[in-house]
Amino acid sequence: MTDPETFRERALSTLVTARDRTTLLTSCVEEPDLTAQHSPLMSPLVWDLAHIGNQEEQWLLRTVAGQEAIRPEIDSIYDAFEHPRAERPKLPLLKPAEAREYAADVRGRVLDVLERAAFHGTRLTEAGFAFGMIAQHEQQHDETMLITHQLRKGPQALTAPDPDPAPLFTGPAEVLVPGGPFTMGTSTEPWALDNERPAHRREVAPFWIDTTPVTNGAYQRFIDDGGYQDERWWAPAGWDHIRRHSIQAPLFWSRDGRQWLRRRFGVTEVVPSDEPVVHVSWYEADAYARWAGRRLPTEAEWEKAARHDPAGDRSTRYPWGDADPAPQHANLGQRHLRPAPAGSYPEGESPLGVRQLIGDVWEWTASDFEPYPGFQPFPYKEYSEVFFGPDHKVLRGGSFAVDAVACRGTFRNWDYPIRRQIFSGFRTARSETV
Ligand code: AVJ
Ligand code: FE
Repeated sequence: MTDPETFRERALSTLVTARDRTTLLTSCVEEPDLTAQHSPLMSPLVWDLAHIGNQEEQWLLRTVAGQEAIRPEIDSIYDAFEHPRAERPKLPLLKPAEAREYAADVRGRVLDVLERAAFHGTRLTEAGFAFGMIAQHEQQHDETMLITHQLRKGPQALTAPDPDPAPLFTGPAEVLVPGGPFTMGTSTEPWALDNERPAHRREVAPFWIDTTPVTNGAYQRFIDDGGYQDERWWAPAGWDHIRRHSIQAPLFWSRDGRQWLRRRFGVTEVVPSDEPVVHVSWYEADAYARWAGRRLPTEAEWEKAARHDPAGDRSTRYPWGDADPAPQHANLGQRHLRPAPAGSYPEGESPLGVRQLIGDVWEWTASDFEPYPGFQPFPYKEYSEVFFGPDHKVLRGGSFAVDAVACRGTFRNWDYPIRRQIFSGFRTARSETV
C-alpha cells in the first residue's frame, strides 16, 4: 500500500511538471502563433491551453471537490466532441491572456483541494486517480501542442539538447519471443486509464521482433527500391490514399538531389540514417513491413515483448522492470526534440534484449483499437469507448514528446491509419515458422 502523502506528492509533482511544459509551449511564440491554426488537423495552441484548464476544472474542482463552475459558459467551446479541430479557430475562444489566467485560477484552486484530499473513497479519488488522470491529460495535450509546433511554418521557437550518440549496438537485429500465455493490461497500476484495464491472460504464438525501431536508413532503402510505386506492398486503402495525395516519403521530408532532407521544429537538416523513422502513417509502416518480408507486430505481441519476464512468468510495468522511467531508460518528456539513434538506452532494454520500446517514437501495431475483455468505461465514455472499432489502429510505447506519467508498458494510444503528423514510427515482426 502506498501512503496518502506519497500520492499527494506524486500528484503535485506531476501536475507541476505538466504545467511547466504547457507554459513553455504556449510562451515560446508570439500571440498570433497562439491563435492561428497551423494545420486543419490541429487546434490553435490557445484552445489546448484553455481546454487543459477546463478539463481540470470539470474533473478536479466540480466532480472531485463538488465546487460550482467558475465559467460554465465556456464549457461547450472546449468540449472536443462538440467542435472538430478544423472549426476551433472560429469559436469565441478566450484570448491568450485570459486563457492563461483561467488555467492558473483553476490550478490555484486545485492545489487547495489537493492539500486536503484523502486518497481513498470513490474510484475517482482512490490513489489520487483523478489527479493522475488530469496530469496525463495535460501531458497528452502537451504532446499535441508539440505536434502543432512541428507543423508550424516559420523560424525555430523551441530548442533542446540532442540525445547522446548511440553506443555501438552489437545485438541481433531480431529476437525470438517464445510462445505461450502472458498477462496483458493491468488491474493494479493506480493511474492506468480505462482502456488499459483489466489484466487478462493472452495466448501469443512464438514470433520474432526487431530489437530496435526501423531507422531512416532502412526506410530510405524501401523508398529507393520504388516502394511507393509498387502496389504489391500496400493495403488497398493505403495505396489509394498515397496515390490521391501524392505521398512519396515520410511527412516533412523533401529530396535534395540524391539526399533526403527533413524539416524539424523550424530547422531543415539531412535525414539522419541511424535514427528511428518518424512521421509515417500506419499504411506506410504496413507497406514497409510487407516489402521487408515481415509484418507489424500485433498489439499483444508488442506488449508481450515489452512486459513479459520469461524468468518469472510475470508482466513488468516497463521493459526494464518495475522502476519508474529515468533518463537512462528511455527518451521521454521532450527532453530531446527528436528520437535517439537506434540501439540507444541499453539500460532500458527488455530481458530478451529489445530496445527503445518505451520512448523515441510511437510504434504502430497491426491491431485495431478494441476493448479488453471486462472493459468498463471510466470515468467517461468519450475517453476511450467511442473510439473502439476498426477505424483506429493502436500505437504503443510513447515518443520523445510524451511524459513518463502518460507512458508505460500497458499504455494504449490510437489514431487513424492515414495519420502521420504524430510522432509515429514502428518496428517489424514475423511469425515463427515451425
Ligand atoms: C489518446 C492521444 C488519442 O489526443 O485525442 C486528450 C488523448 N483525450 N484529450 C487525443 C486525449 C482527451 C487522445 N489520444
Ligand atoms: Fe483533451
